[in-house]
Amino acid sequence: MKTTILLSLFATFCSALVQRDRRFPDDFLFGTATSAYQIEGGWNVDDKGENIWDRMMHTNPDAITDRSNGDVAADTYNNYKRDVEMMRELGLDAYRFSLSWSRILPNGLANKVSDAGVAFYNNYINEMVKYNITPMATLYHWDLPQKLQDLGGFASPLFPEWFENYAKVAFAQFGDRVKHWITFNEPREICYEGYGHFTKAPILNVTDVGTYYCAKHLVMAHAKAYHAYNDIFKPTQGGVCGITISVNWLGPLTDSEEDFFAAEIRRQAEWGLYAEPIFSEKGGFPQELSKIVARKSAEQGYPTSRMPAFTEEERKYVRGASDFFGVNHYTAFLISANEYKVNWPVPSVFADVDAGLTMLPEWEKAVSVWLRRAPHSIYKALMHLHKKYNGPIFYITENGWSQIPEDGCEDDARIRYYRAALNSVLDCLDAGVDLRGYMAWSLMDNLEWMEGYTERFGLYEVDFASPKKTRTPRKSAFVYKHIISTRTIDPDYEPHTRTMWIDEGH
Ligand code: GBH
Repeated sequence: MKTTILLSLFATFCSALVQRDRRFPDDFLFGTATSAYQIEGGWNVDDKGENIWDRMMHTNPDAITDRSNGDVAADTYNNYKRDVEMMRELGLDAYRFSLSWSRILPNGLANKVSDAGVAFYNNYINEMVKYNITPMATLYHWDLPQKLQDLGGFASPLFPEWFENYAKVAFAQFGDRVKHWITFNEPREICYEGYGHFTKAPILNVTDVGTYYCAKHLVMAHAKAYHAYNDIFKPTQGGVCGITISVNWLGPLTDSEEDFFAAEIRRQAEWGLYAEPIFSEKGGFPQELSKIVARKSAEQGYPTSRMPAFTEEERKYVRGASDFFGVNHYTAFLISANEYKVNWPVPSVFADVDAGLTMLPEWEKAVSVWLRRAPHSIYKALMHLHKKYNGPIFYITENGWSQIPEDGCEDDARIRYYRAALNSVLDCLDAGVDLRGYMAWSLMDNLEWMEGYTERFGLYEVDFASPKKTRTPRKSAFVYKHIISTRTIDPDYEPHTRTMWIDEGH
């Protein structure tokens, strides 16, 4: 009995030692992430144009859990210096934020560039650069100019041209300081949730073709922006341009062949649609899923497949068009060929996939219904991508945990989540995955889309009722700061203070 206790104590001691021994490389970029609509506010200042979230939240407030909107949000438009101060408090190497298309181009098209919009981002970026914080800019985090939506948005074959022109303006204005570019945040959420379903603006819910049309045009738009950067800007600016795709781990529920196949098809539908054309050797949409959709489309009386094809020329143009693979990762699901199925509308992407999904009860739950702390999920997802796509450069561009506002600043569940996630990151590094950085979602509480302000992801709490949108560090902020400065994860570190300070010399 005694020996067992001693042995298990010894084992805990050793694993703590091993954990403490493992270091993140000095040049590994630790950061946090946010997006424009979720934090900025200033929705109609100066000549800013209306975007699809402004429109939806103003005209359809019932779609939002607390009937809130992003008109003011965390008011970063007026508080950007405080944001950068928080980055300095945390000792961040990098900060990922997004540019609001309609703030820079009020008309959506590139005929007129807003001086006020450009000035705002110049100030924000200059403040980061002044303190040695590497800016990582996302061109599109879901806030399409409303006018372009009226013209069809991502369903229009003209979309790639609109996006390329916007991207060129951003590269020209900010590329002397921004060396890390991300074209799109989460194509799946843009295309499936916005066009194929009703969980994001513009809630089109065109289930049969919405996701697939959007996927084709989004991928082409990404490639156009990438090539523009590569040909025109990279030679003098010397940065990198990639895309961020949400990749949760989707594994088979059982060892059966059926479940393995179901998981593969589900992965193809969730992120393969966007990753395969860019990162696979062959290019084009995922093969098995393409075949299924073509067959079902024919049975359903469509004259051609609901999933458009790439021409030979397009396939070559898109394949390899990315300097890195940005991964937003939060959780895991287990996929079953026969169980946990729901009645998807027919035809639709998930009726095409025809599989069920579940999570395990022992995985700790966050407040967001889709989010649980699933063991080793980062390692599983990244190893899968690493092998499948021949070892690309990765950045984890989002990873985080939600709680209810009432939980305040004592966020031990978030700390458990971040420590587990970062241990999984170290496992990836040990296994030879070329992972260059990690951005925690999020620097601070912000507008959680359809959930309004009811779900909080921040390392800093934001008091949305206060005039200044006061930001206060949570316990997790101190833990993250300690991990960044020591480059190790100390499982026993307990922060003593509630006051953040800025390290000299950062
Ligand atoms: C990210 O998406 C976003 O990039 C970011 O803006 C957001 O704030 C953050 O995560 C936290 O949510 O309601 O069950 O239909 C994460 C991926 C996938 C999360 C879809 C929400 C809705 C599922 N998202 N999901 S459900």
